[in-house]
Amino acid sequence: MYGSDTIVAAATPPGSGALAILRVSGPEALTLAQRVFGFSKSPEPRRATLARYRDVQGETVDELVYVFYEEGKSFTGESMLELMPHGSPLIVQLLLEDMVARGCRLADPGEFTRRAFLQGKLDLTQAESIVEVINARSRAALSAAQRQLSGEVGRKVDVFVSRLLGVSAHLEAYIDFPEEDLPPEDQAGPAQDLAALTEEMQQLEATSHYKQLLQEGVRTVILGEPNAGKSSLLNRLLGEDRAIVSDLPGTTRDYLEASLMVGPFLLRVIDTAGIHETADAIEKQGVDRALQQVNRADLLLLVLDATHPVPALPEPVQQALREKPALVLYNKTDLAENPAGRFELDGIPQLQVSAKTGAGVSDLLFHVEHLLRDRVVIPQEDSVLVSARHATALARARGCIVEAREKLQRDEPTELVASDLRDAIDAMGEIVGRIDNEAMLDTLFAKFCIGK
Ligand SMILES: Nc1nc2c(ncn2[C@@H]2O[C@H](COP(=O)(O)OP(=O)(O)OP(=O)(O)O)[C@@H](O)[C@H]2O)c(=O)[nH]1
Ligand SMILES: [Mg+2]
Repeated sequence: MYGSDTIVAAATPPGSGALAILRVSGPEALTLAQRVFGFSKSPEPRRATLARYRDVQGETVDELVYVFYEEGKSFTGESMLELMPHGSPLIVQLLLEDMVARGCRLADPGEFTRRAFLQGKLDLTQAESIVEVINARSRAALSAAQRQLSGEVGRKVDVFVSRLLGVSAHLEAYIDFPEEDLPPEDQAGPAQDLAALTEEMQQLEATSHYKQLLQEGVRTVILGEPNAGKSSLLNRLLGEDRAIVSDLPGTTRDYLEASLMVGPFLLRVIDTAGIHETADAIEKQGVDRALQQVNRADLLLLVLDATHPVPALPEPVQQALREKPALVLYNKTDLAENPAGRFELDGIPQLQVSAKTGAGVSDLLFHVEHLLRDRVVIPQEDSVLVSARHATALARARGCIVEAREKLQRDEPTELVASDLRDAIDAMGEIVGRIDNEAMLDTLFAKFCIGK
């Protein structure tokens, strides 16, 4: 049973530091504070207090600052104690051992957040966002996670649910009071409401793509003919010699990935093998892999050698360049002031760079950031982003609503329509956690670290 025992864990990572933080949550937190600090009355809630922690033998473990939180007014909703000893692994271990000796249990990963969720302090989307806040690797990802932490996704889903309940209530009136002679043409209203709802849900589902871009990084593929300077450009962007560069065409055979921050965005930059016709079996595989990367890309950087005429590119590559955000880069402009040819494709910004001297690279980064702001990440400032888990549940709910609408249109019994709508509400309940599904909660909270 959750909440019946008192749990304890270090909330800071293992190792030495100025301070460490330990968290205690559960019914015994208050008694524990009284025993270890040796006072009889209740500590003043939410006040940082300096005290000596004495273990069961009465020996001082450390002089530390603690904060006590009353039941109902803490992160978990239970009474809680936070201890801030010196950041020594030994002190942390001695404190944990002493609290276990006094009847506390070491917490499982995510157990504090799980308790907060079970006590109704957070909905599931907020609980999940804590992991995202901690793991965010870019400013943009952090902002999205923090907005989820504030409960935006939950509120949006609540609005959907209440609109569905409205339609359900309307329909169920027909089931419960058939003899009341409700006007039959009222079926059109609910059908319209459902259509509007499915459209909005679909829009929300689509935002999971942006969320993935923020969490995993924008897949930025560097492509082009052999020897154009793709690997040199990657090295220049990273500021280190990551990829092998040589004057022989076909140097890069497999693709290579590296992370790069551009403004508030995290990029996963992928250097690929030069795309061309080849008889060499290994090189051919490299080219195939490059083409696969082009298909999976969120952003394309086409590198051309400014000293050569522009090569012919395979049709799938041209299509990708038309469809995805892309930049054309004429490289080696230290050798040729004006590119020897122009790549004909409307609407793609064309820039001159030199991987060798670094000329044009800051302009390139400026354009990348601009493109991402405009076309790749977060279409509007106020849009709510959902995770893959939320998108799956939304899609399931939407499927049930589409089903319900079709039944309405076919004039099928209202009971069947109402039952589909209930399924839709259940599916949406999974997003915020208004369901009883232990197995799902187990997998979800297992992603947390201990002490969260
Ligand atoms: N002068 C000059 N040389 C460059 C520039 N960029 C790359 N090179 C040279 O061009 C040659 C090829 O560079 P790479 O970076 O290996 O080219 P790549 O496109 O990765 O080639 P593959 O992996 O074979 O497809 C090397 O000799 C580089 O030193 C540049 O901006 N200016
Ligand atoms: Mg290369």
